[in-house]
Amino acid sequence: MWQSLLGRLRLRDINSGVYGGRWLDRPSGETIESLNPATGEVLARVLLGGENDYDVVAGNSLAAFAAWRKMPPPQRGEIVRLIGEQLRKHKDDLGMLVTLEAGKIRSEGLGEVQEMIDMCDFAVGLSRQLYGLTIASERPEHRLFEQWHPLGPVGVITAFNFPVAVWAWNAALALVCGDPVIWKPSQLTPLTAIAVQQLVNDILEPRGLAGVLNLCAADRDVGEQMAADGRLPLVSATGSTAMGKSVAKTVAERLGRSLLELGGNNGCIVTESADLDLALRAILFAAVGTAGQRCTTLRRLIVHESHAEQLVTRLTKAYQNITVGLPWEEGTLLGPLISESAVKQYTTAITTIKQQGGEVLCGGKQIDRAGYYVQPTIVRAKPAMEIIKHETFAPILYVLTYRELEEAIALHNGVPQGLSSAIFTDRFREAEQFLSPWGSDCGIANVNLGPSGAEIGGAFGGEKETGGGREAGSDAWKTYMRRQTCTLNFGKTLPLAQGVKFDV
Ligand code: UN1
Repeated sequence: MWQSLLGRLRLRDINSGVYGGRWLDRPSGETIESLNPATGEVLARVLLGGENDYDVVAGNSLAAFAAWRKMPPPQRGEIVRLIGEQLRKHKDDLGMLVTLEAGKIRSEGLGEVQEMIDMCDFAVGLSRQLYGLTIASERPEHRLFEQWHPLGPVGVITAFNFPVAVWAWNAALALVCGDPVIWKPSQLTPLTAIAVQQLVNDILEPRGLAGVLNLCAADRDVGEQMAADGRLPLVSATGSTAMGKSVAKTVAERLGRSLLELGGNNGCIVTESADLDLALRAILFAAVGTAGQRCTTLRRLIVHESHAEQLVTRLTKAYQNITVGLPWEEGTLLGPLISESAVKQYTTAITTIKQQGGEVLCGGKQIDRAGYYVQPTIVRAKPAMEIIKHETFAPILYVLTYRELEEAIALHNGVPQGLSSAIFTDRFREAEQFLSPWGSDCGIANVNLGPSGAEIGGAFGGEKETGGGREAGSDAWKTYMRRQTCTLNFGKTLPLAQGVKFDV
């Protein structure tokens, strides 16, 4: 049924998952199956790369770097513009492939490709704005300035839940900054990565730029090899906190740079003055959207006690009206989880929740149908429950109540993660307090909208166990470049800084 789509995206029954300037015919890793999580059916097979294959790719990307860093940034931007155009042309097909392989509903699949396109547009503009400062020198006839240079090949490890957008966050910036990319996609979503690689090859290969963007679908061992590889000055990794800690440690060991975007455990405070209609809509999208598998998913709802009952009643009702179904069907709001093991994690979490004294208000069960479906779930929780400090990648929403805003903020910040946050309030003072230095401790803080669904352009990332990285906007490009501070003497004397004298 999907054969024509796969064909249009140049995917076959068996695909090489490794590209390093050319497709490697027989990479030496395992052969894996990419499954459609909505049905459990096999979409296609992918040959993973082994350690040797990775080595070839890394060597090639280093060679590509030598030429790419010489191209002026606005010309690199032109290449990124063409990649953006290419994605525009194939948005519909690629969006559908995201739906098929990651289980996202149609509009979210398309949204994901749009996020890639937006990222390309952003990077094109940036390619003429890689500004360095000129600084006032204390020495006469001296000029002091800084400039930004390309860094080298960037390793990009991405997760299944944004199988292509997060690559684009990194790749679009890396490219205009002058860095080649080696992409290690999630083993759960290798086909979207192969399709993207084919699309960008159409732009790169005819221009003699093959190897600027590379792919190495591989297992965890190769991920570790990347982290340890001194040829990659930067490794950008998105995924679990456990994975990020391991990558960070290995990269730090060789004093490399890592950019981490790890677990979230996002909260939303609904105050006494909140517009409940607005809050309700936002909560639904943030807690149930992408089947609760965004790192920005709303997991903890902290409601003023005056609204708790009403909001919970309305939410439970709304949850029962959520259309669960095949993600490509019109009207579906909740598609499958990514895998059987994700379902297991969900059911284990439900058991733990009950053991720890949580009350399941709605949902709580696996759905009996093909594919990996679970019911969207609301839990009345207590602050002391250990599980609310953990990120379970599923649509489980914990509801907590509070009386004073300080208490709500303390509850909100009382988890190890610090990605995204939100408050619903019509009071200026509450909003400002939430955004103040003693308010939300997250990398992202929103007022009167939910914690998920950020647009590109702003820096994306979070604090604490989220890893501290910032991607996709603002001055995140600086992570992909090396800064050089330069002093030029255009005089005939040699004044020393700090007034030091050293005359012979
Ligand atoms: C992620 O889940 O890894 O803000 C990224 C959002 C999306 C990105 C999520 N733009 O929800």
